[in-house]
Amino acid sequence: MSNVNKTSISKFLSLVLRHKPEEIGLALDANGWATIDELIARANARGTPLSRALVETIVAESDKQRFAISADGAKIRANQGHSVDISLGLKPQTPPEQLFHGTATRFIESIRVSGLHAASRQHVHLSADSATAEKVGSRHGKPVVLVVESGRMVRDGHLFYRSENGVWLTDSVPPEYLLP
Ligand code: HQG
Repeated sequence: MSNVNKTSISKFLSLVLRHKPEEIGLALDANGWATIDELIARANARGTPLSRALVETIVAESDKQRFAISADGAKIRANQGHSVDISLGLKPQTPPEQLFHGTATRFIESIRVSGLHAASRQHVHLSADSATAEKVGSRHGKPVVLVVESGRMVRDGHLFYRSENGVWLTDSVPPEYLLP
């Protein structure tokens, strides 16, 4: 299968595992897991060609390790980025002293006033390095990288989580924790 087709299937998996499982009538459990057999059957029923081998290839090759397969091999979930109300069951972790958030220049004014909000997702996404944050920001326009004082946030009682694929997550970042 071509990379273009793999990308479109990966985007389909992101859509149904993070945002709109109902699009194909898929059930996610409380922790965001879907049964792989059900996912394949429902995708095929709506004309998206999917097989166990293809699911495994996409999970293994995902550049950002977007998906995880359960230890028993029966289930799949997205590692982060959900807008549906599931719990990843992550335990709070201590982040590095600084984390990075990539955004577009046109959002800066609003962010400086009201801080970072999760928008449609469950969490604000932060990166451990500024190069990754820059890539995230460029998805939205001309990128700019903000430096977040995550260490100070933790000491002030904010909680941070680290997703399976290394993205740092927190509920929101008030503007006073953004470096000038
Ligand atoms: C912005 C990708 C105005 C925020 C990436 C961002 C990531 C504000 C946008 C993951 C704001 C939300 C998530 C405020 C926040 N005023 N704009 N007060 N607060 N924003 O896509 O972080 O490839 O929901 O800066 O790698 O860009 O999908 O979040 O620009 O990990 O696996 O509102 O998605 O991963 O955009 O990206 P998003 P994000 P995948």
